[in-house]
Amino acid sequence: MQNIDQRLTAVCPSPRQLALQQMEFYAFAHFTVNTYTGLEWGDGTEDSGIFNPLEFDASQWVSALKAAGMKGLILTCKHHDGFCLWPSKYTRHTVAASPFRGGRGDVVREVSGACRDGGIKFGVYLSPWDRHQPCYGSGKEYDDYFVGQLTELLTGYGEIFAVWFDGACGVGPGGKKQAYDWERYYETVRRLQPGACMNVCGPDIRWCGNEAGSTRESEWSVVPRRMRDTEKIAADSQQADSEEFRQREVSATDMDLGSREILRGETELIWYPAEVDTSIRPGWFYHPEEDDKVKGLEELFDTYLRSVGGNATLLLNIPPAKSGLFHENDVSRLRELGERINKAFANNQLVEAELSAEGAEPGHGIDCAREDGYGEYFKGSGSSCEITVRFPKETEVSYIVLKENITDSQRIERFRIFDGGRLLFEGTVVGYKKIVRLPEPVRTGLLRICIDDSRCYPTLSFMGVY
Ligand code: FUL
Repeated sequence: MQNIDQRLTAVCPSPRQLALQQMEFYAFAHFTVNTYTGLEWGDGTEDSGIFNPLEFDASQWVSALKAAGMKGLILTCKHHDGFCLWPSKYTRHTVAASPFRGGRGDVVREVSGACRDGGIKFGVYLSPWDRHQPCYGSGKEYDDYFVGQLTELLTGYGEIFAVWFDGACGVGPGGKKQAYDWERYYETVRRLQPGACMNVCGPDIRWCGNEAGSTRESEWSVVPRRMRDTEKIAADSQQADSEEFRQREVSATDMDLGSREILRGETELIWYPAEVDTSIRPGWFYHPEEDDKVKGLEELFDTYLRSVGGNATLLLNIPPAKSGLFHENDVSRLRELGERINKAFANNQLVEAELSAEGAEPGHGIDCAREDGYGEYFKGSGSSCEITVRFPKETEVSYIVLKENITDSQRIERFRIFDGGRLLFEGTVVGYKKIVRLPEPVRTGLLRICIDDSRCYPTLSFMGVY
């Protein structure tokens, strides 16, 4: 019989999950009639005529996202109000009924094209909850409608990296609730875009459980299968348009989803990595009164370190303004953030250092962790090991980056970092990527990284010291 560690490490990412995890940081753009009404949740009675982004230019969005180092963009093609940013043939409530480009415009076409031209990936958000569509809540008729729209998006706009299925609310006119045919939606996505991940109410990428940018100390990618139960995800999602909900953090009971202790009694396990979704402003949609509430540089950088550097991906929302452009305050914050990230990780001090490891598997020595990639990687021979980094001269250290070879699952449970004999940091999960930010920069000639516990054996595909 397999022991627990063998059972846990038998769970590995699919190629599509791995590809999304490697993107690390990508954008959300919330754009619809709400941009013009000032609401966060439209009720579906909005006049299509109010959607009129006179200066719309998707290449401005893409340049701003690239300056921050983002690798993709997910667009709200249809939010809960039901208005479609592309001329769907299934409803009249679309851009075709708006003054945008004289009724001949297609926001999805222009945004997906700009992403392709700019070399970033494109993804779609399609709200299952639709407050405009009269057949919402009718069962198969609405499923047909939804699958029809999904098919338009997945066949007309090139390669899609993510399909974001929101768990919010779901009650239609007169309290009618749609029992979504998730299996049919999933089958449609797999058939039409096999490389796309389905996020949140989907089997590939797990919602981190809050919208405030709060993260878990230990974010595991191997979790119980029941975590992807769409009813539970929907129950935890936003039930009413609420500022309080947007600021709520992960609850204490949901903090540990995947330690050995938690998984011991679980029979079905899945690879279900976390995504942290949050907005650069208090709201998901643009409101002029929030122009001076764009999150500060240090707050965003901190969110980046905790999410991308905490074994999760970061999905940061930037809401386009009424003009159809990102506001200059958001654009400059994105540029600053990109510069902050680049500067922090510009010089890997490890290049000059000498590495040694006790407890390495032959052929997988610690020098294999110098190059970022899964081709060559460090592998320990037992569940613990000790790595020593000797710098040619005293070096100032602020960040230590560790990455596991997650193609061979997630293994490290506990590690410590010492400067000679002094403990600098104690951590748990490494996973896809761990960025250790030291409380303050340390000058040292020697670092010791002790992997104290791992599932069977640890791997490191990369190590960096900055
Ligand atoms: C929530 C929605 O209700 C919000 O409006 C927003 O789209 C957010 C990303 O997901 O569930």
